[in-house]
Amino acid sequence: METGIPLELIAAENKKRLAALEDDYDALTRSLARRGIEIDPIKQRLKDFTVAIPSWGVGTGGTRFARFPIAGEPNGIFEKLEDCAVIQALGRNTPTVSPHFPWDHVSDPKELRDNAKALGLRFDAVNSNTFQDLPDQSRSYKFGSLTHTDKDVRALAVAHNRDCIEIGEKLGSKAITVWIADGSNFPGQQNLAGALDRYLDSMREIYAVLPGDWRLFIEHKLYEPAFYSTVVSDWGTSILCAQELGDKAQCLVDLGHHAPGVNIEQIVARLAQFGKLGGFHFNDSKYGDDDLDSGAINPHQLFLIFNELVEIEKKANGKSGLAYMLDQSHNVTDPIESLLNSAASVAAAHARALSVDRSALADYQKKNDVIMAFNTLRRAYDTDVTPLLAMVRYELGGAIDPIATYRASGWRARKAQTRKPPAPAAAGIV
Ligand code: LRH
Ligand code: MN
Repeated sequence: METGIPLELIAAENKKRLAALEDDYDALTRSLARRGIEIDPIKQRLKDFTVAIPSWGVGTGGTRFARFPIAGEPNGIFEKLEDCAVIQALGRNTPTVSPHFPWDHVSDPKELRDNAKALGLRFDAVNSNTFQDLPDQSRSYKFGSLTHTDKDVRALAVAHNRDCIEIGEKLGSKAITVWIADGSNFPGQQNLAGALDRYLDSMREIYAVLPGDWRLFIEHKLYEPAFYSTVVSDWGTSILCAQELGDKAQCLVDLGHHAPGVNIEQIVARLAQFGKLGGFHFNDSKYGDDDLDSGAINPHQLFLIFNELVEIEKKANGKSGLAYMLDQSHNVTDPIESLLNSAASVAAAHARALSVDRSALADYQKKNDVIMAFNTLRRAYDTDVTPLLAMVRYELGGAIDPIATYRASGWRARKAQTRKPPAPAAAGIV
């Protein structure tokens, strides 16, 4: 089991870049100070900030049209953890992995936990899957799972979620994310209210077995794979269900699960205001649930979301306990490079939001000085925080330039020699 990237290589690559970094960092320190912003507290917050890697994002992703696997990509959760350790060794802000079952099924969860520990990794929220049928499954989820009209199918889906919680306990997770594909493709196909009643009944059975210190995350999604109605389609349905289920139930916001143009940062503020914001699946999109790299299409939206999160964390004295996770599909890039970039983009949005002059902003908002309020926020967004992120990585033992150091390591080429070639990719249409 190879543990990440040799520290000597990281040190050698950093040595080439340190002088320039220190110069840029000092310049940023001075420019922030001129705006009355101290850099050290921000640096400390960024050192404490982490975002979880989705186990399903470490292999190449695809669409219903095709998937193009790459040589040296991981087969199975143990090789995926090796790649997660590489991302953590270089970026230093992704120490946890969010697993998905049955995709990451193992016979001995304790062995998996120990393996992760040996790689310096822990497990974040587990994800259940009742949107696909297993080969030998007794009943199909074709017409739904937790909301299916057949009580035996619902029982199967409830049992699967309970199994995920059991495995998660052995892995040290403290939450389960429940996203269901349930919905309809035709008007009249489903009784819309009845489907939600069945959903709540099933979720109560899952909630009932949640360990005391666990949380249940409800993940809403506007559409896909259902294209007429989706049972848990928006934040309104999600918060009503979370309130109905109890304190341990909260809402998870996947950035790609909203109609184009929706103000997601306001949804974040609302969910937090009512104590029901539990966590995030960060990614980016231009049209639908494109699962593109976080910050790749709309970095300003990610900044505005973190602008709300900084306020939320302030109110919670930094103890909001929010679960920050990525959820992406890497169809044309090396997943390790996309995940390094994405974890850095999320940290960049956070760093910019932490450099907002909040007292000035509040003052301009109170006085309805629209332009100065906007400019105060935009000033922070226009801040080049690259030296700050690199200094945080450097001081935590990571790489000043993660992509360059990853490429210098030859990791993927080496894995292409040792790992089983990826199975020919199946796609969804034919
Ligand atoms: C649904 C979703 C959900 C996961 C899946 C991989 O679109 O966002 O979070 O279970 O992607
Ligand atoms: Mn998601």
